Amino acid sequence: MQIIAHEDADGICSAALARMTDPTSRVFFSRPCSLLHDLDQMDTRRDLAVLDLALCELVKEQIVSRLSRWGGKVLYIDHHPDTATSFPRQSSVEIIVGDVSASELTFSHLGSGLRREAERVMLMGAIGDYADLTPLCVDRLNRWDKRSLFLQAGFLCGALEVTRPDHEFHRQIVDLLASCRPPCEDNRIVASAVRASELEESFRQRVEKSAQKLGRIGVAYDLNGPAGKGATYAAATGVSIGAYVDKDMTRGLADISFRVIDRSVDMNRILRTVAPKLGASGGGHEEACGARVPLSKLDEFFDAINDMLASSTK
Ligand SMILES: [Mn+2]
Repeated sequence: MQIIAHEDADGICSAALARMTDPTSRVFFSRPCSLLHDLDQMDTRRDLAVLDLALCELVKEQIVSRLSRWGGKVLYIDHHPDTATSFPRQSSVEIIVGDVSASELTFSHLGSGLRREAERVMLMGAIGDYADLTPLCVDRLNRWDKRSLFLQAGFLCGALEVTRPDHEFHRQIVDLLASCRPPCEDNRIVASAVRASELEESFRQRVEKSAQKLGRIGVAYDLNGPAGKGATYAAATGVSIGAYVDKDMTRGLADISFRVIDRSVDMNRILRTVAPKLGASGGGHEEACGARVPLSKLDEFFDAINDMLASSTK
């Protein structure tokens, strides 16, 4: 089998679970907007598992058609909104979707043949996506020591944060997890995670010091750190939504991450409504999502979000 997965903790844990059932499988990483191109590099005669990859709005029809004509069997496991509805009802692709982490979907799909340690891999993936409060995760977490498990998940997520483009290292992490061993058994993971924590603490202080309130949103700009965490800390001023903006002056674009503290807001829906009107794109999960916006429209974009927040809650 060939596995193509998102290169974050949830994707990597999903890939490790799949590899537990087929140790000869090869692992590749991709992102939603490069998935179409990355599929070109793969062998269409061999079976394929696509894990934790949202379908990019711009190329989703092409991806669906490519997968529908695949020679081998295709398994598509994902938890991003709209993945299921993008495939035709009678598709040759086996689609597993739901509103739990991809790791949990993969774990449940692969079922009873997995070893005990697969629970730990599933939990680390779920924690990586902040999706560990599901009934299955809560039950399985009670069968482990919660503190130890969160430490291992922290090692994994921290290491991934500071070793972003190192696909070979990440493939080795998949192997480590697939062989039922915890992240602490690779010194490079632990050392990278410690480095990530040190960087995060100074980043957090910079974000919290410079975050500005724009209506109901706390916004921080260009402080060189992990965007999702930047968004969480930007909300420290007491607002219900945090946003972290990375401006790309040469391309005239801003990449924005959002984190919703007040869980009554469906930020994915707001972004999908507001973004297209301003030549932007955006979406993700209700409480964790992102957008790419032309720099010239940035202020208008935040105004439009605040207008929608004022007129609606979920
Ligand atoms: Mn995920």
